[in-house]
Amino acid sequence: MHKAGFVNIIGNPNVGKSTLMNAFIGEKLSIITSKAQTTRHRILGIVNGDDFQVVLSDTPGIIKPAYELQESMMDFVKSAFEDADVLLYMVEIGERELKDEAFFKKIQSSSIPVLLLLNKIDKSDQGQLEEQVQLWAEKVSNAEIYPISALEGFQVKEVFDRIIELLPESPPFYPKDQLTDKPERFFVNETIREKILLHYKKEVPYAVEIDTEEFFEDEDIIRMRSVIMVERDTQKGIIIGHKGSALKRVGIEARKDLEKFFGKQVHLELYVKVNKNWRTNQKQLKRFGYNQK
Ligand SMILES: Nc1nc2c(ncn2[C@@H]2O[C@H](COP(=O)(O)OP(=O)(O)OP(=O)(O)O)[C@@H](O)[C@H]2O)c(=O)[nH]1
Ligand SMILES: [Mg+2]
Repeated sequence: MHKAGFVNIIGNPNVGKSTLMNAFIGEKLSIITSKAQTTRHRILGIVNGDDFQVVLSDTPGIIKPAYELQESMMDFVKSAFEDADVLLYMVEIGERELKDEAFFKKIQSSSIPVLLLLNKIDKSDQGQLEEQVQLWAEKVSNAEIYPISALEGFQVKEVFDRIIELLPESPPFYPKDQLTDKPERFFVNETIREKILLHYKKEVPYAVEIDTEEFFEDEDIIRMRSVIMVERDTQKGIIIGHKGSALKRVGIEARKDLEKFFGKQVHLELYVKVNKNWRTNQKQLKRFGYNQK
């Protein structure tokens, strides 16, 4: 017998969805930062066994969209409701509600199995933990509750074993050696964006999109050229920094990560370009893989 299905991780921003996805996969597929809205796409991560295939989806944190990019991010979340065989609804310790009522109702009335993952319990004590388990058991009575720490790997295996039990009987959906649905360039873009989220303040990272124009694999080196797109001239200056120092740091750190990811030497060329208001421009969003409609 072979089991396979879609297991989709949803929840508020910053609760640890991507950290869990990477823990299941055992590789850094999704970028992780302490800032909200780190993940902008639906990213598949596939875990294969002899008699199972778990197709995980990491999704953007649920927010009330304020502009077109965020609307498209929420469309990815909606799609994750539609094809799930198992829903992983993640909350973090101390959290008391899912901000979007409509999404929350969908979870409460879901006819498919819901595992409610109470994450970051490494930051809590026994009393708080018990109180929170009780709270969520009342709020989402259709869910099975698992207190976990995605960061420390606590209870991650137990959740995975339960997922396997819940999966329907099915042939695999993807070739058994496939790890994700995204192309190599996507991971280049994301690695660079992670460094930008880490090093720049306020609105700047949210106005940034990356486009890898060249990805050329030679025998012993991969040559990449990526554009960092911003919305305004002032942001361009901030990204580059004094004598180019800020941009240089992004380049060095991204290259190191990419060499690890691809297991090969990397040459990464970065430049910065203004693309006015790309976040609200449907055509531009489509070009960057957001607007799927
Ligand atoms: N203490 C603790 N921190 C965690 C845990 N899991 C994740 N984090 C931290 O929480 C922050 C957010 O983690 P992400 O995995 O990026 O969260 P996310 O839900 O994917 O966030 P968005 O993509 O922005 O919606 C990071 O700083 C993580 O290191 C955990 O189990 N314990
Ligand atoms: Mg994420």
